[in-house]
Amino acid sequence: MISEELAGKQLTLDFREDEKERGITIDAANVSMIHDVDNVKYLINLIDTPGHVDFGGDVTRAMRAVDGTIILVDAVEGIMPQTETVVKQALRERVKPILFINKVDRLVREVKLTPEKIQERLTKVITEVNRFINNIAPEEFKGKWDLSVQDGSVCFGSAFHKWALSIPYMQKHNVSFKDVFDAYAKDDPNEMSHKAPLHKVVLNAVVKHHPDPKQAQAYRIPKIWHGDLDSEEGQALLKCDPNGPVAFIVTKIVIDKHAGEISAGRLYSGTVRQGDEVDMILAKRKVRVQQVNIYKGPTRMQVDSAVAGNIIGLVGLKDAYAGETVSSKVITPFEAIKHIFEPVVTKSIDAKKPSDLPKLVEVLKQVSKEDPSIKIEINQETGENLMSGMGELHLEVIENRIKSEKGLDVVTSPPIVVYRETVQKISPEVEGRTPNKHNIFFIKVEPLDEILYEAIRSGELSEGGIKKKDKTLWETLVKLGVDSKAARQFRDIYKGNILIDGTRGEVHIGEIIELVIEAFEQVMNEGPLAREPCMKLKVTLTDTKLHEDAIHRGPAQVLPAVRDAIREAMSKALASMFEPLQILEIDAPSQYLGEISKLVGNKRGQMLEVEQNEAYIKVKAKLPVAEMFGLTSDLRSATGGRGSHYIIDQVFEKLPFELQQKIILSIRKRKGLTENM
Ligand SMILES: Nc1nc2c(ncn2[C@@H]2O[C@H](COP(=O)(O)OP(=O)(O)OP(=O)(O)O)[C@@H](O)[C@H]2O)c(=O)[nH]1
Ligand SMILES: [Mg+2]
Repeated sequence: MISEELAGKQLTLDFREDEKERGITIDAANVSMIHDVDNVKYLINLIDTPGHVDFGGDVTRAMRAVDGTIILVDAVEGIMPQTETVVKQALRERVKPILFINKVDRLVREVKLTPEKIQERLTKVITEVNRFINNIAPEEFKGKWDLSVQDGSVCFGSAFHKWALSIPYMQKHNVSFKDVFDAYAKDDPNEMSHKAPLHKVVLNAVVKHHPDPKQAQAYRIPKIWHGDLDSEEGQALLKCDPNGPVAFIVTKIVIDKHAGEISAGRLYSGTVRQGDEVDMILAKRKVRVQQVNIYKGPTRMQVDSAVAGNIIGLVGLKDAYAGETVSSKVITPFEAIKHIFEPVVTKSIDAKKPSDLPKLVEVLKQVSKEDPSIKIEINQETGENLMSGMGELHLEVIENRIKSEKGLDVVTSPPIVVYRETVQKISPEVEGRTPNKHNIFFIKVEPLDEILYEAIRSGELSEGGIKKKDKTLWETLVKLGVDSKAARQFRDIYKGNILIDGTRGEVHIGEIIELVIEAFEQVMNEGPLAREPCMKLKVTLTDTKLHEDAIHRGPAQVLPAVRDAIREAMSKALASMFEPLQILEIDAPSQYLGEISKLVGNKRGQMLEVEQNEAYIKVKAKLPVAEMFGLTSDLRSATGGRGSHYIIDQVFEKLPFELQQKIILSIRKRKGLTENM
């Protein structure tokens, strides 16, 4: 469709105004194209994803749609912290990498390396990428997904001058490194783009080394779909069968001026046709597909139908969210798409004109739909609207889009940190009585085992309500050291917290457990100390005394009783505040080590590691998010503009004792809560 033009034009996929202005990719963009290898035509669905960590949520979602990825590494700068983050995202979804080492023109012209030195440099990058892949690859792929120059799974070249090389291509077309040097010596890089056009070399590697959807789904489906693999839909998914039931996952919502909401995503099985009636599984709704689209970057092409294995855009999935499963029958939904980092930077947002308030609510809903990494909290009581994102840049971009694209004048507060509430010891059993005094719930709260918490964080334990006989979950829990009887008592996994039903022989439990789960989730969203979200809690319903008659144990009775009991149990278990911290890599010339260490110290941070190579240092440091605002400019002035920082990881740790009370009071004040809890 557009392979030749696309390869030539810059920024075909960075088509939004702010992307052009800032010179970065913000939104993942799709394009489908045909590529010809030895007179066989291959259809390739490509997604261009952003590199900046603030927009990493889009990368995670894109990984659900593709089967293979091209890791891009800058030949001059080498592997960056973001490289590791995106590779991690890909491997977690069993997406197979190949490698493209870019900007080789700079090695030749600016750094002026000899051919041998260039080779050395490339080898070093490849070795590092391989080491990293093998460290984190799923068990069954360790050693099997190694990248090598020999087989062409590694290509290198210059996107700027539109050429690339790989060993298979060099052998077949008789091109060598000498041609590169000759071309640049003559100052005619165009020559290389004719001899070895980038799109041809790279897409050849894609065809050869990335799996086709049939191969990929055979090993990906058991990881991303937890239904019965022997069922009709299970078999169709494993085989990517165009004749099976429709199974589509939405990975991105795009609001289009003409078509309205378009749900872009991957069709894993079946054939979807315009006019089909389909089920939105999570929303529990039937809708009609109004349009089937394939993507060409900024433009779309309407088609009558599309078959399994493709990335397409559907119109008509009313109010869909990224992560929704769409099918022609009611099937188990795909596993939730979970991002590596949580949004930790929050601002309150208000309409400049009070009369715009209804529009603000509408726009915020739209924003969180288009970018699920943005969390919106609209509090009717306090009137405080909070918008959380992955970083300051992320929020800045969204705020600008609200103003320019949605035409709404808004004001935002300085960044607010969202803390977590948790407990430090096991509570006694606490009684929660319903307002009518007819029912009692006995609740116990304690810190969640580190192993289980980490398993939730890594996605090994999926969040969400738990089905009745969820054998896969039981097996995972047993593997994590939970005994098999206890595993059967897990009722809910929510935002890093777990609800256990420890009651025995309670005949009415099935009638009230949904309400207990609802109350549990409410408290996990708003803890007792400052109504901040909770983390790392194990909440157990140990016993109940229930009224015989269901009429006396409705939501108005059960919800407050369970909520109060959980909150009281938390207070008795030494409830305390945790704060978000980020582990950063700071890169700068060596002479600034002193300044950097001072900066980290001043921000309540901790130096973890210093690595020195040649004239540069790489510092690993841990800093509280609360102290990080303005870090970019502070670092700039501390290093004469030569330092940069990247996020590597995000953790929560206990807020220092002397700050606990102060922070709790200031949050309560901001939220308009009474000072005493
Ligand atoms: N010298 C040289 N510069 C390049 C080459 N490829 C890209 N650049 C420059 O590098 C900068 C970033 O290029 P982009 O294509 O936006 O990079 P990207 O990886 O898509 O960036 P994000 O999507 O924002 O993460 C631009 O200024 C490009 O002109 C290359 O092969 N050689
Ligand atoms: Mg880009």
